[in-house]
Amino acid sequence: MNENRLSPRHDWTLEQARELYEQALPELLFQSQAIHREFHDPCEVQVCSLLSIKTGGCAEDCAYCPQSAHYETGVEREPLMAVDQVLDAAKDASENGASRFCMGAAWREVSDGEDFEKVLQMVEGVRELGMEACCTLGMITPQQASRLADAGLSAYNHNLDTGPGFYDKIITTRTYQDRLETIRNVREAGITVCSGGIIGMGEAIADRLEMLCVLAGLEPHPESVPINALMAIEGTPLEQQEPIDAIEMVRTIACARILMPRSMVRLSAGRVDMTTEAQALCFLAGANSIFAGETLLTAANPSENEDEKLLASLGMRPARGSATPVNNES
Ligand code: SAM
Ligand code: DTB
Ligand code: SF4
Repeated sequence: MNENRLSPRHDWTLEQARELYEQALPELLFQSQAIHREFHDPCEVQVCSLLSIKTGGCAEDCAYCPQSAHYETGVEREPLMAVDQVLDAAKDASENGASRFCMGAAWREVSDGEDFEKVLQMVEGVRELGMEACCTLGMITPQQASRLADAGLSAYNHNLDTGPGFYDKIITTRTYQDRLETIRNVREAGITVCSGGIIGMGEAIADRLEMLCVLAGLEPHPESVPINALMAIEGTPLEQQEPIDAIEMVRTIACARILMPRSMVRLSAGRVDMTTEAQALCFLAGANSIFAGETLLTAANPSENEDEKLLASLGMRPARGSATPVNNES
């Protein structure tokens, strides 16, 4: 394979991404698999555990989100969990084979004060258990990012969610630029970046590909790229959205793999509605990370048992220890 094709590129155009996406599936998968194998063990999957440390009542109006205070979804607003409770959950996750523990809070942004101090203690505690620690807390300032880095945070998740042209049909309470700024703050603090989005919200293929081009334009590429299939939640404006076609999910993952060769591509929300065959195709396309555990933040996910069976039937195995590339482009 020629060197050029393997070195990270930041100048992907929509047309180039579209050419990839629209190829015959065997061609697209051949290409994404070849790239995948250059940088990753094709039989290994990073297993991440996810916990909602602060649920519901969020001030943002993200049209997909069951935790937004703007919609009646039946998700109750809860205060931030106690540090001990979170660390107990992390210990359980580690014993169940998870190598990364992600803590999510339904906040628009982080406020300095008691709650943030507690989150810092949670991060320290998770790191002491020998796991990667990830947080997703909404927007953060450079100072907050640097305190999270000092606490040992491995990664910060902040998604672009969709392409810039479709974004304001989904969220009006913060801008695309706000998101890019948080991602920059995370990067500058030396924390690895986890950023991806959702497909199946009614966007055009071009919107998905534009999102991937923006992500691939970040230097370095995000170390993790979660690709979520919309879970249409009752009470949200997207409740009537048709489920995304599995092959479109596979194509999107293959493109993410080709555009960002070294990144972990995470097959995220929506697995509970996918067949094992569709999930297998996503792994073949280049996905190499999943969230394990019956609940994502508030929505359903396959049980640990089902996932063990899935990986065993494919002859695949959970990655042990840290799987995330430390410098994504060296
Ligand atoms: N409040 C923080 C934020 O928005 O950055 C962190 C939590 S938020 C729930 C994390 C991500 O979950 C969102 O950016 C979105 O991509 C994803 N997500 C939320 N609801 C979803 C749904 N119904 N289907 C698929 N993905 C969803
Ligand atoms: C991401 O991209 N997906 C995860 C994680 N990052 C935080 C969250 C999915 C949430 C699905 C809806 C819910 O559970 O409430
Ligand atoms: Fe709040 Fe995050 Fe949900 Fe948006 S996605 S409403 S910011 S919890």
